Amino acid sequence: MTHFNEGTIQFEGAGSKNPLAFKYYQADEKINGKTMAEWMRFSVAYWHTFTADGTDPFGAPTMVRSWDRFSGMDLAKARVEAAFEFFEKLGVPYFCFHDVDVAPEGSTLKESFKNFDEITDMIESYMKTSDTKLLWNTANLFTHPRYVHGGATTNNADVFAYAAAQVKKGLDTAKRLGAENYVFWGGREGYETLLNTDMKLEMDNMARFFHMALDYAKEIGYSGQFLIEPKPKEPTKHQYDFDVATSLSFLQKYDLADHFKFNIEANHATLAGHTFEHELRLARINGMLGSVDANQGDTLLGWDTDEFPTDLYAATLAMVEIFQNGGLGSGGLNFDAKVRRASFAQEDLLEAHIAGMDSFAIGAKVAAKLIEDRVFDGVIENRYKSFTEGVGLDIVNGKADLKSLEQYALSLDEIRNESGRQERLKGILNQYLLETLSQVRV
Ligand code: XLS
Ligand code: NI
Ligand code: NI
Repeated sequence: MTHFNEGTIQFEGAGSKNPLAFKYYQADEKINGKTMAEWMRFSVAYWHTFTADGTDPFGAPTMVRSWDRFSGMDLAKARVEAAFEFFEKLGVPYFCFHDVDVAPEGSTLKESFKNFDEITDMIESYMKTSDTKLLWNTANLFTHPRYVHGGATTNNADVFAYAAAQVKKGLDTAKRLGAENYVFWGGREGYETLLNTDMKLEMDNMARFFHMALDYAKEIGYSGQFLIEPKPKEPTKHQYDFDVATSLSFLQKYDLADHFKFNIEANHATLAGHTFEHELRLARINGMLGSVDANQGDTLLGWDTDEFPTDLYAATLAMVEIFQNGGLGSGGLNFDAKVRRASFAQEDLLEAHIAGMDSFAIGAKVAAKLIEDRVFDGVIENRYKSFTEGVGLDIVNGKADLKSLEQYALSLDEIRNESGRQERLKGILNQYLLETLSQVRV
């Protein structure tokens, strides 16, 4: 059956009034030396697009979906059918899923595996004739009541074992479907209160869990990139993968840093009190920028609203980091984003993805120009030039010590600082954005 009436989404250019056309994203347009498709590697999140129903803590499901008339395994199959139709219409190269998004859990682990394998068979056969590949999959270790105290950081060893079994199956599936990455997002890997929490054991166990996953991947010859997706809180009060800095020190302490990179989610960055570009930058300068969950939050709401990314400043600054990183390697821009509860029509799904892809396309165009003109690079280079000569160069080369610096400081008669020129730079950023927009083909 057909789930979406609309034809394939085409690029119509900035002047188009067609809501079901790309205005800025043109897959094969070259930018900064590669095509947009190669740089951006967009991905659809299965859970938000095919599984979510619009439920929120105050309200019932609202989404109207062509697959809703089915239930159980038939529903799971209809979703796969709809998903591949959607990927093709949108021309999106990747998708991502949790085990429980694609297949219903059974009453036993054995039954859950059976359901999951059956749907994996179906996905595998669709992938044979589709251009859409699997960016990453993951195991959902947070929804089911068994994970009430966590998965890898539970107090209950039986639950730890169950979680391990789910990850083992996830890795087998990743290998089978050629997933380019495998993600860990620790939704319940944290605590509600320290009063009942053995933090040290929980963190040690989380590291043991990751090592087991690495060992098993090696054993089966799965070579996808492992990713940690930091988030500070929600659903738990404190999550151990709080942000890039916290997770990096965890990975380093437990001898895991060589095997992981980060999947940076915009809305998780802001929940942690950082900007999206801060998290991207910190991951990048540490060689740990793996992939991106491209969404945006709402500064007036304190939770992970997972909106489709339409903020052009954020997209621009994100693309600057991605370009400076030389791209995302095996990662991509995964829309971990959901249409609002009131956007319940099925075509909203296409329109939302188009808005997100177009926003990143604009961001990429602006970022490419900023990089080409060395706007920020030039400023930064100039701002730190004192470290390229004299005493600064000695500091950087390890040739200075407190005594030599004291001598030098005593000989100084005046210290002169220069303005940081922040407002000028923000004005220039505006100019580049507007200039780029005025130049795009209408
Ligand atoms: C939730 C997370 C989740 C991960 C995958 O906040 O973003 O969706 O991306 O488990
Ligand atoms: Ni995410
Ligand atoms: Ni999230």
